[in-house]
Amino acid sequence: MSKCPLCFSDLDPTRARFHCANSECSEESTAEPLAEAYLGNKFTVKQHREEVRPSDFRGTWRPSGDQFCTSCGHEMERACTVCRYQIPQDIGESDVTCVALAGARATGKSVSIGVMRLFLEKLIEELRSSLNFEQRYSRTDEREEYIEQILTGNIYPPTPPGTARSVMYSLGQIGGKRRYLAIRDIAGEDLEVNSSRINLSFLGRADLIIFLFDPLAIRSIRDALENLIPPQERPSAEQEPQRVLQNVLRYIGSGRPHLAVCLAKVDALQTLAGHNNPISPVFANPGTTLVRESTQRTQGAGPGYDVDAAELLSEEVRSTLMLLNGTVIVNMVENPANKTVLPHRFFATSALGDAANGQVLPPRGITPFRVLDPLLWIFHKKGIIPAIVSAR
Ligand SMILES: Nc1nc2c(ncn2[C@@H]2O[C@H](COP(=O)(O)OP(=O)(O)OP(=O)(O)O)[C@@H](O)[C@H]2O)c(=O)[nH]1
Ligand SMILES: [Mg+2]
Ligand SMILES: [Zn+2]
Ligand SMILES: [Zn+2]
Repeated sequence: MSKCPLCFSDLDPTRARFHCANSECSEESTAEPLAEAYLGNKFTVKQHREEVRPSDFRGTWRPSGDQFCTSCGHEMERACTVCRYQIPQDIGESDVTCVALAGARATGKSVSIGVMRLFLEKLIEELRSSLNFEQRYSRTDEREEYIEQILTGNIYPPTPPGTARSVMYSLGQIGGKRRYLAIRDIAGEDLEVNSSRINLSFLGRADLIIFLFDPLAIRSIRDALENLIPPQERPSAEQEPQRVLQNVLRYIGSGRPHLAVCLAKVDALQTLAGHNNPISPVFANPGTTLVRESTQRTQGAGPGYDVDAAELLSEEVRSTLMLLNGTVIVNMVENPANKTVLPHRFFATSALGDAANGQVLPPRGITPFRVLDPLLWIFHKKGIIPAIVSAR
């Protein structure tokens, strides 16, 4: 399925829009209010036009080749017919996987994007293709926002609210199809309030929502860890996972994205293994999937997805959540108010593997844990990586 990397709307197979983005073009600028609502910034275009599929056309329609601005002669950009933001020229023949990261402030969304990207590059290479950042269709400089921190060891600044953060990657040809991955980061602050300053309705049209929640936002766990980890800020009522999830579900509305419910920063819980605490036995059990690395293995020439192991992990995380007084989260997902149960899984992830120390990331380097698991799930669902049957 082809989708817009900004508003996540499906590509209209009957219409194609083009605009001139040349800042020196003499034509008058036109504001695009819907794109501005999604971006949280001004967005204007110069000359624009639309091509419509002839009513008697049969088969897969493609707009005619290159389009040029009649004022300045520049090649025009293809644009989304819904939000009017620019999209790749070959979008009609491509598959776009749309992923949104959601969660309260400081749940590790931005760190996860940086770390996922590093693992993703390796995965795509193993699939005999290559990962490329698409600056033109991204709102964010990935190096500055997501990679630099890992290289320098400085913590990530909070994502500013009210403005879009999005990155788009080309994954090359996989399984006979051109693939793209669009990721939208959201400021926790935007999800903690009832109505954000930017349009977040794209959540309902995502293929996957990675909902991160910090187990330390649950008071009983925070108290147990008090002397074991650096002091944590006490979350406010707005930052409670159930409150944020409720807002996310409201934005999803009647949409049907896959929902990955992630117990984030699970490293904090893993340190409980050696201590006397009601949940210590879960993490001290060497057989649990919660302390073992991802189950991605090779299938023939490339990576495969271990369906059984993934389901087992989801079950284990679900029961751990129940044990941690996280029942409210499980109920909201499994028995939602609007009666629409989304396709969902529970995950346990840690982007850093250890707590940051003041302004610096863990001094001994980062040791990520299962960060790519939610993406592997959606890639498997979309046929990008094949299933493997685990040997028992
Ligand atoms: N222990 C532990 N701490 C983490 C982990 N990932 C992130 N953190 C901590 O959480 C802080 C916030 O991470 P961010 O990725 O900026 O959080 P965010 O969800 O993007 O926050 P907003 O942009 O404000 O919504 C980091 O600076 C780390 O201190 C992890 O895997 N383990
Ligand atoms: Mg952030
Ligand atoms: Zn022009
Ligand atoms: Zn769009």
